Amino acid sequence: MENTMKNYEDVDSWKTIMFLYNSALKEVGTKLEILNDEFQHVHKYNPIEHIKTRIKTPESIVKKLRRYGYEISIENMVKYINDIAGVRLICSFTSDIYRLAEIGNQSDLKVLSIKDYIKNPKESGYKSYHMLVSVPIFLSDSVVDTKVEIQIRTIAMDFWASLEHKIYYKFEGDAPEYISRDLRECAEMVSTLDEKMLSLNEAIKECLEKQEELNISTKTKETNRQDQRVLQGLD
Ligand code: 0O2
Repeated sequence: MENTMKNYEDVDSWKTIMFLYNSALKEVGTKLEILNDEFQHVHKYNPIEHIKTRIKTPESIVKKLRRYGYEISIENMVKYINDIAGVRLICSFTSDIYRLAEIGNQSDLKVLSIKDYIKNPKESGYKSYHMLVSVPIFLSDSVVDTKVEIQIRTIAMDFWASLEHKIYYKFEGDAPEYISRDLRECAEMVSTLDEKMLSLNEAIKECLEKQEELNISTKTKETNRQDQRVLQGLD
């Protein structure tokens, strides 16, 4: 099999690999939808706001291989580029992130690595939870373990990362210092916003639970009163 992807002449093998990555995205996507539906079914709550899936563009793959100093070949691409198939999960609260990360415990997935940029943000201020997994793809005559990078972050973290990606990440570290500083400040604001939203959500839940308890006890008192009146022959 010809192994070079220069000019993508080897369409067959390129196509096969892309078929595998696309299949892996479908597998992981379905798992996540089921997890989200189960949460809705059991807790009446959806932790996932949106799911984005993407296959890295050939240009981006070539650029990354060059950045890593590897020769451009399909073999190197499969070996060294971990995020060719990527799933991004966007959730509302930081607490959802670790709940969703439990997908890594499913027995058919292998967790190859975890980069917790929530607990250890990047120098730039980037926050996100990255989990590299491999998922078995069952073909007619073989099973191929295929890598998928799952990124999990809040809406606020995603807002920051998307803008930073557009305006800064492509500088590859060469952006003017005042821009980097402002972005770090924005990242701190994002963290503060996430913390506030999480505690606000907890406070709302607590308040609703208290109201519910109050309603139940008022209803019980009312029912008791009615029962007593029936017993006393007043009704
Ligand atoms: P692009 O342009 O999005 O494709 P690895 O080889 O896996 O050890 P890698 O791939 O750098 O190293 O791993 P990591 O840190 O998990 O990053 C994977 C992807 O996360 C990146 O892909 C980015 O999309 C995103 N990412 C990582 N760091 C940052 C950051 O500081 N800011 C933003 N906005 N995104 C980040 P690519 O291929 O680098 O870039």
